[in-house]
This record gives sequence, C-alpha cells and structure tokens, in this order.
Amino acid sequence: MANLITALLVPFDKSGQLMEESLRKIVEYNISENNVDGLYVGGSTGENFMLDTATKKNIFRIVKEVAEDRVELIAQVGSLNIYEAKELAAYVVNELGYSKISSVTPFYYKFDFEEIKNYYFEIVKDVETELIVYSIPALTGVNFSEDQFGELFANPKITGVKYTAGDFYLMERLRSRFPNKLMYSGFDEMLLPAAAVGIDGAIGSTFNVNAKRARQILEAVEQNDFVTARKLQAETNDLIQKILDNGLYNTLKLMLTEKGVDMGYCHLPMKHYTDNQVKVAQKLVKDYM
Ligand code: NAY
Repeated sequence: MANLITALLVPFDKSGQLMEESLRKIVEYNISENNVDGLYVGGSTGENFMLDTATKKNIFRIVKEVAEDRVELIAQVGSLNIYEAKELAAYVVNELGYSKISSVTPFYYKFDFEEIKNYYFEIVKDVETELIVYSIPALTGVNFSEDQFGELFANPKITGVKYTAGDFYLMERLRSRFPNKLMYSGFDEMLLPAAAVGIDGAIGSTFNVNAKRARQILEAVEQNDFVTARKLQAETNDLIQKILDNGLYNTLKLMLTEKGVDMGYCHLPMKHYTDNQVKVAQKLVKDYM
C-alpha cells in the first residue's frame, strides 16, 4: 500500500526562532499518534524557504535524533542558492543518514528547462542518494512536460516525483511511462484520485492532524471500496476546506497546540494568528480529531 508521509510543520516562537522542544514533540506525535510511515522535512509546510542555512540544518538534525530509523525521512534541500542545496544534501545524507532528498524546482527567475535540469544533476552529482523532484507548479510557475520528466528521470539518482498538481492526465502518463520511478501525491484534498491512478506514497501537511482518515482512504482504494473512499475524502475535504478558509499553516499549528503540542507561530512575513482563528481551530479539533 502507498506510504503516508507527513509534511512536517515546524514551530517558531513570536520572533521567528525555532522551538526545539516543540519540534521534538511534533516529530514524536507524528510517529506514535499519527502512525505515519515517513516525514518530509523542510518542505513548504516546514516554512523552509524563509529560513537560514543553520536553522535548516538544525531542523534536519533534531528530526533525525528523534525519529532515528523508525520512519522514512526525506529532506527537502532545494534552494535558489544551488550551493546551499548541495551543502544541505551532503549534510543530511553523509552526516545524518537521511534515506532520500528532494528538491523543489528553482523558482522566481524564469529558468529554462536546461537550467533546471542542470540544477538537479548538480545537486545529486557529489552525493550518494536518491532525489525526489518536488513539482508544485501553482507556487513555482514551473511546469514539466512528460518528456521533460523523462529527461530528469534519465539520471538514475533521480528516482521519483512529489507531484503537487491537479493534472491527473499527466500523472497517469508518468505512472504508465515510468513504472519504476516513485510517484508521491502532494495534494491531500485529491488523495483519492491520486491513489486511484496509483501512487507509492502521499506527502501532506494535513496528515499532521488528519492522518487516520488519510490512511483509511488509502486502505479503501487498495480494497477497491470506492464508496467508502469517497465518503472519507468528502469528510476530509470538509475539514481541509475549513482549514484553508481559516489560514492553512496557522490553523494546522493551532489544532496541534490544542491537542497539547505547542506549535507556536508561523514565520514572518506569514501572519500571526488572531483570536478568531484560534476559536475556529478549537472547533475543528472537537469536530474532526
Ligand atoms: C510541502 O512541501 O510541505 C508540501 O508540498 C506538502 C503538500 C502540501 N502542499 C502545500 C503547498 O502545503 O499537503 C499539501 C497542502 O497543504 C494540502 O493539500 C492543502 O492544500
């Protein structure tokens, strides 16, 4: 069955400093309460692109210290600074023993495909690891064609994609054409259709608070029980819609804080939460967790 992998939230205090003890707690909570199969560390959910190199390293180190080898750990090392990406890749693989790295497509500048391909090949060049391409066109503006994925996958160290998009035609084409590459879905609200196409895993922010239903969706699809899967996805999407309406990362953090894992604040320039957001999050915990 497909693996359930939490995109890890990271707690910060009001001044943007990492809350180390809380980070340890949310890692443990995901392993022993949510029973997930893995953690995706340093992704969008981890507010990673707003952090300095030392903080990123600290997060990777603490997560490994707590998780040890109990679940799979994937480190998102992608950065507009390719030298930082290489440094982080070497650190997590050689010093911490992460089993896979992942890298977002370089964003902001309009890099052409050759530049993007060079970026990926350069990141894996000096490190013995597998890399999962993190494709999220809605945030980066970078779209790959089927053939361009093929050019990336031609590098044996590039072993899969975290596909955070709603184009299920392309997802199916990739699944059929590259059956030996790993396909991870990235939109939790589309877990059912992704699982129907056939995925190796799902990586999601909402698994921090909704892992049980997500697991049940994967199980129902595995058993070809689409009536149950649809019901669970509808419940899940009622929850996700309310989370998105109330502010994604703030609400996830507030829900976990309500459950006893103090997740602090989001990193500026993301907003700090309001009293009303707290109230909504508390009700979501009561209704859905
Ligand atoms: C990441 O890097 O943390 C992810 O992309 C995980 C996937 C999430 N994407 C983002 C941009 O947060 O879980 C999804 C997403 O939050 C969820 O589906 C709600 O839209």
